[in-house]
Amino acid sequence: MPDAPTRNLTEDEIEAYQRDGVVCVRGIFPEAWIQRMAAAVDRVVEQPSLLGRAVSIKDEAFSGDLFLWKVDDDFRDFVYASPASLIAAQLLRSKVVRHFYDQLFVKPAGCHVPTPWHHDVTFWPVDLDSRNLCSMWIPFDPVDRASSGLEFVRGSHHWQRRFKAVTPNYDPYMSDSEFEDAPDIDAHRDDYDLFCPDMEPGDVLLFDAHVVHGSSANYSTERRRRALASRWCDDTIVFNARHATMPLLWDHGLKDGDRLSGALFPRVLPSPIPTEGARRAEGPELPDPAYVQKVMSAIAERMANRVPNHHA
Ligand SMILES: O=C(O)CCC(=O)C(=O)O
Repeated sequence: MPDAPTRNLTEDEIEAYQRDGVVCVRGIFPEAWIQRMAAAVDRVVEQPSLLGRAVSIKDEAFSGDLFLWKVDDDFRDFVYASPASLIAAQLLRSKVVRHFYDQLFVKPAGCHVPTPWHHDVTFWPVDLDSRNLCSMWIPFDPVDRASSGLEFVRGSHHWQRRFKAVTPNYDPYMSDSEFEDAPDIDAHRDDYDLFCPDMEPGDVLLFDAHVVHGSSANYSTERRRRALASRWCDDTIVFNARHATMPLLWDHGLKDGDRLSGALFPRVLPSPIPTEGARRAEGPELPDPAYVQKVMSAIAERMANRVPNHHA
């Protein structure tokens, strides 16, 4: 079984997540895991993965990375042995919990890179109405709005709107969709119920795939801001590889309409499925260069043949 969190979620916290699309849960992550993963994050920033090199903005010292659990054993252990899956099970009120993926967002002091306002569901190769899919945002440094604390529009998960997937590096492929631009929330801050809690290591933000959120540049000249987004779901999420969704560099074998499952989206609770975890248990699983080439060629072809839509 994974390690226990320092405490259970309260009913009030679960209700706040359902009502607002986000809840800040104080002091739930054990210090030993925070320390271990903070060291792992520092290592990965120095030695990014293939995906990390693609999404980071070197000139601005912004480091991102994804699917680290596939290639790094600390991140793999985080999936299977940290309290994250147990917290997700409580939040989603589900006995079955699958790991979706992990993502790193590191902004050193003075890093000029904001994370544009967005919601996550349009980034992901899943049905747009997927509900039981959550993120756990885990900071490794004390953080406030000035040091790029994550900020949310409370209640926006109920909006029934779909926004373009705009990444911190404004990747043209990801935002090449028919969806509308996210509203200019910063220009009308008084019109929204904004939520950006100050946080300490051990606190986590739990949020819905549809809630609108973003973060500013890191305006602090002294404090870095390292955070891991750990994403989890139940067994109901349907795969749908729409255009302009996050490329998957491992051969997952899923077709549109399948439930998320298999070695890329493994079950963790109530227990791992041996066949799903067998390959990763042998050691780090780097993407197969031939498969990566296939994925990248498909993207290049789609971009070359794309018909600009009315938003472009
Ligand atoms: O940490 C950030 O700036 C962005 C995090 C985020 O957007 C996410 O985890 O979905």
